[in-house]
Amino acid sequence: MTTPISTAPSTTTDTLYATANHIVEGFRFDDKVVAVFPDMIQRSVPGYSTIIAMISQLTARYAQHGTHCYDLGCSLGAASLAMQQGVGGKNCTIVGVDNSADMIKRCQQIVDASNAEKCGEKAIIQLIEGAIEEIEFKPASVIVLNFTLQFLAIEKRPALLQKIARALVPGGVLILSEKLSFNDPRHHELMIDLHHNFKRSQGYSDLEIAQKRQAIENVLIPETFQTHQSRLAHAGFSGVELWFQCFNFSSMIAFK
Ligand code: GEK
Repeated sequence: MTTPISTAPSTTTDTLYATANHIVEGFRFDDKVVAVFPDMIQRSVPGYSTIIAMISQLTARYAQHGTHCYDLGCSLGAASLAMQQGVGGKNCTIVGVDNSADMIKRCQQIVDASNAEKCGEKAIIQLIEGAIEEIEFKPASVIVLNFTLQFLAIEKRPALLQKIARALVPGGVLILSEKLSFNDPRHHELMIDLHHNFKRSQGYSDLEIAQKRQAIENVLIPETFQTHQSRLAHAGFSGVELWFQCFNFSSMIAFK
């Protein structure tokens, strides 16, 4: 039997967009978002817990002894903790990186609490407050971008992916989860509508859905699977496949 992955406790319900705002400001990962983040991501991203659980399994399969494993845009560390469970006693160092000071502060508390639990050998989780496009990578076997690349300016994406490809040791993988757009406008609209229905089923009102959509509009820039695939090939990956998709939310695996 596998131990359940300890993720951040979901204690506060996300009501950030529940009342009408005259001006909907651009979305930021500040302390208000941190307070509701586990609930927000769980009720907004279909398949989020499945992806986190699979990150543990993929890490168990691809992590190599003595290498680093990175969680880029770690937020509250759900993927870092999943990777920690996946690497077991392989003597890997897990590095979580996020440029939101509020996220890193809360993430450190969650990681410290997990480290305090005594249950066998645990890989160390180091946290870095900083921009993912600026960090220096150590040789790595598993790198995770779980719904983070979509927040990076499009022109900065190729250089980061090239750096990631260079940092990966032979046999290493990038797990890239992203919200997707689609070339066929009919399919694009269908996926958006099904996602909004999912959010309604999770208790979000039409007002909350509309205001969040406005806040995220110029902040989260989705791209097509084909764009990701060709850019990853140019960055130096030998193969890219989709391993999860629910509506416009996906996760890809890119092989070094
Ligand atoms: C999870 N991976 O729970 N540098 C560093 N961090 C960044 C940058 C950047 N340039 N841009 C955005 N972030 C997590 C979920 S959330 C996705 C990831 C979402 C950070 C940002 O501060 C936030 O914490 C995270 O990326 C994106 O598995 O909320 O939809």
